[in-house]
Order: sequence, then structure tokens, then C-alpha cells
Amino acid sequence: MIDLKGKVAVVFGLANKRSIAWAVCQKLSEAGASLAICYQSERLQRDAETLAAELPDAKTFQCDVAHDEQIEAVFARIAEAYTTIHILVHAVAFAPADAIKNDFLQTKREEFRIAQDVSVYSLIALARAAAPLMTEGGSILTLTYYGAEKVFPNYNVMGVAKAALESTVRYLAASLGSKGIRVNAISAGPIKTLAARGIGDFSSILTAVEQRSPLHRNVDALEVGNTAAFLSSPLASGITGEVTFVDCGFNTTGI
Ligand code: NAD
Ligand code: 0WE
Repeated sequence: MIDLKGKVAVVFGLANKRSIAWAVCQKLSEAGASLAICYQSERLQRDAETLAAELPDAKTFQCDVAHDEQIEAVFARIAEAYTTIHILVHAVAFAPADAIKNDFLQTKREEFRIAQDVSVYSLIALARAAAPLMTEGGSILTLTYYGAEKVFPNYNVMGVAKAALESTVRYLAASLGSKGIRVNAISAGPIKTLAARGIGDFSSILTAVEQRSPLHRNVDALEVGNTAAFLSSPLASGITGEVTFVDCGFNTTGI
């Protein structure tokens, strides 16, 4: 069993019960961690508080990661609530809807900027704010997708953002290694969350994984949560700068 008793985890990206962040919170909590759960806006407050109440030791905080002053403020509150933190989970991504619908060639400068700012720069900003609180070493995790490496119809500017995110993981791992802080990404297979809603042919992506992945099924968010618990634990003490696929093996197949 993975043991995270006495550890504090700060998780960003909880929107609702389908969120990968929620599966991660449940698995970190099951392993004994205390949770600081961060949600983007007032709109999500009620859902976040209701879900947090299901866990034995969870607090909620609001933070829009597109604003430096909100990141500064939330970590000031977290520093008050906990003496030290051990785990940071970044499960946040956003690109304007048009950019993940229209022809990639038509990507606007502002759409590109927003995708990189919210989905990539935020990891650097959160890591910088969290590092001084990780006085006993730590583990930083982010969520990525295979669209970083290969073209998926409509993933578009998010694919470019995930490529930058995976590179950011390697540079942060090098930057934070001497402080005993590891930085890794989990590349999850497609999961029907809010972020996957409204994506035109999402069900054809799920079907392709069912047909072509070695395990002939789609991944469950809780399997991503289990891998997050492992990567956060001392069992993964030698792993940093890495992208771990939790995709039923889909990425390993040719046709
Ligand atoms: P989700 O919609 O539940 O989570 C995305 C979260 O990002 C939401 O909670 C949203 O509030 C948050 N967010 C967006 N902009 C923000 C901002 N400015 N400030 C703070 N929070 C902000 O969907 P999800 O699928 O759980 O996504 C979580 C992560 O997993 C994302 O990085 C996504 O790219 C990644 N991922 C998802 C899948 C999938 O198929 N669902 C597969 C691989 C990777
Ligand atoms: O990273 C993602 C999706 C992230 C996302 C989703 C939205 C929808 C609503 C970012 N920004 C927005 N903006 C919105 O306005 N995934 C890995 C899920 C996903 O999205 C796809 C996929 C998969 C898988 C889009 C096309 C093809 C496959």
C-alpha cells in the first residue's frame, strides 16, 4: 500500500466529480494525505466544497491560475493553514473553444497565448510558489495528453501547449532537483470529463482506444489517481522529469 500519511497535497483543477483532479484527490486521500483543493472560480465553489466534504481532511481554496496575484494570495493562505507541503498536482488546461474546433492553420495569436498561459506557464508559476513550502522535498505532477506527440483532429493548439508542458516538466525537474523536488507528468488516455465535453468526435476517440489499445478498453480516472499516488510517494523517489502513460497502452501501438 502507498503511504502518504502526514503529507499535504495541493491539487489544482477540480471542477466536478468527473474531473481527473477529483480522482487524484480521492486516491491521495485514501493513501493518508491531507488535501488543499483549489478551484478556478466562484461558479465551482459549491461543487468543490461538497466534494471536499467527502474526504476526511480537505480544505478548499479559490484561485484562477491566469492571475499572478491570485497564485500569490492562495499560497499565502496555504502557508498559514499548513506548515509544510509535499505534493502539488496541476490538472489545469484551457484553450478558447474556437481554437480546438477550427482549422489549426487559422490559430490566432491570442488563442495561442491563452493556451500557453493557462495550460503551461501556470505550472511554472505554481511550482515557484509551492517550492518554498516544500521544505521536506516534494513531488510535482501535471496532466498531459498524447496529442503533444501525435496529431489528433481538433486537439490543435492544445497539442502544442502539451508539447511545451512536457518540456517544462523536464526543465522544472532540473531546476528543482537540488531541493529534493521531483517533477513528472502523467499522460492520460481520453476520459469523459468537462474538458472533453463538446469535443465533436470524442466518442470516436474513445472507440479507437477500445479497438486498438492493448487492453481493449478506456482508462478510468481512478487509474490516473493511483499513478498520481505512486508518483507522489517515496516508491517513486528515483523518478523525475518523466512522462508516464496511463492510457491502456494506446501510445505503444502502430495500427
Ligand atoms: P476538467 O474540466 O474537469 O478539469 C480542467 C480544470 O482546469 C477545471 O477544473 C478548470 O476549472 C481548470 N481551469 C481552467 N482554466 C483555469 C484557470 N485559469 N485557473 C484555474 N483553473 C483553471 O477536465 P480534466 O479532463 O479533468 O482535465 C484535467 C487535466 O487533465 C487537463 O490538463 C487536461 O488537459 C488533462 N487531460 C485530460 C484528458 C481527458 O481526456 N479528459 C486526457 C489527458 C489529459
Ligand atoms: O486536454 C484536453 C482538453 C483540454 C481543453 C478542453 C476544452 C473544452 C472547452 C482545453 N480547452 C478547452 N476549451 C473549451 O472551451 N484533453 C486531453 C481532452 C481532449 O480534448 C480533445 C481530445 C481529448 C482527448 C480535443 C480533440 C481531440 C481529442
